[in-house]
Amino acid sequence: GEVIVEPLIRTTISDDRGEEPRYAGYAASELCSKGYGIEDVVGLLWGKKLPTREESEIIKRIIMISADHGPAVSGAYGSILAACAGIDMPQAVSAGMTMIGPRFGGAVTNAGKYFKMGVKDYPNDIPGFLAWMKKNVGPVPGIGHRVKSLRNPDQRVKYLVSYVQNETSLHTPILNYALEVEKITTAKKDNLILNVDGTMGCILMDLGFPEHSLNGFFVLARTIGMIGHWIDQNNQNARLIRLYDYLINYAVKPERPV
Ligand code: Q5B
Repeated sequence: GEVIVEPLIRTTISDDRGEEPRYAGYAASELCSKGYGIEDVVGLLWGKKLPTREESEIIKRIIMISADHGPAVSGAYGSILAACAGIDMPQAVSAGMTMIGPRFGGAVTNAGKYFKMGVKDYPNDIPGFLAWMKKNVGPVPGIGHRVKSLRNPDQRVKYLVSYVQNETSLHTPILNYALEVEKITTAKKDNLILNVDGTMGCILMDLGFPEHSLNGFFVLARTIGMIGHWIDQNNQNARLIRLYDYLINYAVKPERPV
């Protein structure tokens, strides 16, 4: 008789059984020939919908603006350290990727999630939202920066907010809410600004991307930068990094006999 086999996996985003891969139904070559870009492929494979031109322009800018932030940040530094230790590109990039988490770069998803919750549960009560966050979550994801502040604003954030608000018709209730939160947090401490993770998270949530896709935008964009740092170090034949003693506080016991 017939044997019925349970499928091992279920997919809803792409199909390569025809002549070429289709992303949420659209042939890859047709997307290319009709002038669509990588941001449209992201829309199809992560959100299963073809973004409008206006939405694509926002996605493109988010990726461009978060592609790199110099060698000092955790991710780039991790990749550079690995490159200097002679590690191959994929592993060196994944060393940098490992740094993406709640404090660095990986606050996009939770920023989108919790600011959306604020809009729903604490619409006119930002102190109530902040009290809930303090009790249940800790530092508000998407708020705070190590070096950027009201006095030293993050131009990436300024640009994205201004672009979305002034040059597009996107309805941005979540971004608007986060900007209200920022007014309260910066009144307490001037580096508690809406940061790049938070801005991305809010805009992507306002664009309708699935909540758990949001960190993917930082991962995707920063991969470009981390690969760049690996290539750069290799082009320079950079030497193995070893920290100098003066960079370490040896808070250890003095030498003593056993
Ligand atoms: N406090 C980002 O901290 C940082 C607070 C807060 C309430 C908050 C911190 C934080 C949430 C996670 C987040 C993304 C760790 C950052 C990014 C990409 C990047 C990176 C780059 C790039 C910085 C000092 C005092 C304490 C805290 C209070 C701090 N944050 N309160 N909500 N969110 N944010 N991450 O300056 O009373 O003194 O005990 O965790 O969104 O990663 O460019 O570097 O493109 O690569 O080291 O931009 O804000 O300060 O943690 O020592 O806190 O402020 O409770 O209060 P700091 P901390 P107190 S963007």
